[in-house]
Amino acid sequence: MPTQDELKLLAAKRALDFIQPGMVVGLGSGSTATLFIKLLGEKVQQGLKIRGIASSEDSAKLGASLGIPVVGFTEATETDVTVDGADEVAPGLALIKGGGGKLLREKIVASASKKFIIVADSSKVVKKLGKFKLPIEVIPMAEPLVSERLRALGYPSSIRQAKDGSGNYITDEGNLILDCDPTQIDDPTALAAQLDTMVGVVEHGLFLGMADLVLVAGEDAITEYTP
Ligand code: ABF
Repeated sequence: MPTQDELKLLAAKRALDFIQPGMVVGLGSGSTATLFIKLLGEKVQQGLKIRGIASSEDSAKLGASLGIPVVGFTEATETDVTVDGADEVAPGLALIKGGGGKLLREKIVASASKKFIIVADSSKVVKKLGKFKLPIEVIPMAEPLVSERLRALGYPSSIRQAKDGSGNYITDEGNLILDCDPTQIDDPTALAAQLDTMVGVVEHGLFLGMADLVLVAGEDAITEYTP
C-alpha cells in the first residue's frame, strides 16, 4: 500500500498534465499543492513558460524560489488552471478546505479560475462533510459575536491557535480562524448560505460548486471525479 505522501505525489503529477505553455496557473496551498508547485518549478527550470498566481504567502514564496514568475490579479484577472488541495471531498465535489488557514485566498483564486482542479489522496473522500473541522475566517473584533451565532446554529467552534504556541493563529489577511467542532453537515448549501450572510465572517471553508475536477490518488490508480 502506497503511503499517503506517495499518493499525494501521484495526484500532483497527474495535475501537471493539465498545464500548457503560456498558461496562468493558480498555485494552491497545503502539502499536496506544494508537491505540485515543486513539480511545476522543475518544468519552469526546464523552460516551461507560465505565470503563477498564489493562494497564500507560503505558496507565493515557494513558487518564486523555484523560478515561477508569481503575479497578481493586476497582471492577470483569471487563471487558466488552478491546482489546490482539500481536507474533505464529498459527493457533488463539495469540499471542505482551509485546514492550513489559507481558505480566503484559496477561494479568491478558485473563483478566478477557468479550471479548478483538486488534488487529494483517498483519505480525503467522505460521504458527508464535517468530520474535518470546518474553518471559518472572521474579523478579530467580531469573533465573540460570530462564535455565539455559530453556537446558536448548532456549530460550536474554537479559535485556531498558532502552531508555535504564540497565541491565536493569524491569517495572511490578519484575521482569526474559528474551527467548528467535528460534526456531520447534512445540508452544506444551507450552511454556506447562513455563513455567507453572517456579519463578521470573512469567508468559510465550504467550497461548493467550485471544483471542475478532483484527482484522487488511491491504492491502484488515480480516480478522476467531475461534477
Ligand atoms: C489546502 O490543502 C487546504 O485548503 C487544505 O487544508 C489542504 C489539505 O490538503 P493537504 O493534505 O494536501 O495538505 O488547499
